[in-house]
Amino acid sequence: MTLPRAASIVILTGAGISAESGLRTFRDANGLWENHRVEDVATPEAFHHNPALVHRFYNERRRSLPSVQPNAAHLALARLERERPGEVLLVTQNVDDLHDRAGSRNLVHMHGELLKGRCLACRAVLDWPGDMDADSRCPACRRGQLRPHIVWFGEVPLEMERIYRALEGCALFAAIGTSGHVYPAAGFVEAVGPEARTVELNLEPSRVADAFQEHRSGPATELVPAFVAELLARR
Ligand code: BV8
Repeated sequence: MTLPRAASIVILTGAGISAESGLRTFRDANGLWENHRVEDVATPEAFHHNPALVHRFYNERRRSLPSVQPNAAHLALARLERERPGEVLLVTQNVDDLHDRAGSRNLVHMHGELLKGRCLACRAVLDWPGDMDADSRCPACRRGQLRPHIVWFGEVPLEMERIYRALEGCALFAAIGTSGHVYPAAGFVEAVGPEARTVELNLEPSRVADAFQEHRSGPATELVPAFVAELLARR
């Protein structure tokens, strides 16, 4: 696959890229957590009615991060960005920090980040590596209560304009480890220009597999390093 020098590459990742690092995907748990459907916990309504439950859901996942490491797929994507400076935009649906720790910088966490909090009063977005609860107070305005800096179902994902601009102009769109259940991310493959090549890398075909020109099946830690090596070998 030859890409013109100024080609731009947009990569979308989902929970599947972090699976081999030991973080459960949403499908693994059949979309369940403590017998709650994720869609029922990851919503503004759930936070309003039962903040303690929602804080527990995110505290548990935030606590698991220090014990997991980026895997070969995260590292390969960071290598691609390093060796093709300015050409790669990585859009992740994941709220873990594994792409960040792997070294990716041109990175959009479209569904937010576990290690950040948002003040309900002054709306500041802050680093928040520890547990959060109703007593947590905003260090910026010193009075506001905090919520996880997470995009819940029914909320608008972050940096959508930047993402759609990159999709329209890219020469290559690759989706890695995402089931294609959740929109608008699942619709990104339909937003690329007519010239773009589209590739899906996944253990199994996603719900939107038919919209991709090419499929590669297997675990991300095998597929992604090989895919990146192929991209870097060609000009
Ligand atoms: C929006 C943060 C408007 C939370 C997440 C009806 C009612 C209400 C809303 C809707 C509705 N119908 C549709 C909607 C829209 C809704 C939606 O899509 N709902 C779904 C359930 C139908 N979407 C929204 O509400 C979004 N907002 O629409 O706003 C708008 C839109 C555009 C412009 C303006 C306004 C907001 C959605 C964000 C929700 N927040 N995350 C949290 O994490 O706690 S989504 C959450 O679930 C994750 O972030 C992730 O994105 C998603 C799960 O998807 P995946 O990442 O794909 O993970 P999954 O487990 O599903 O799949 C794993 C894949 O990996 C599988 O394919 C598997 O085969 C593969 N895999 C596994 N192991 C490996 C592997 N692949 C490779 N190697 C391996 N080793």
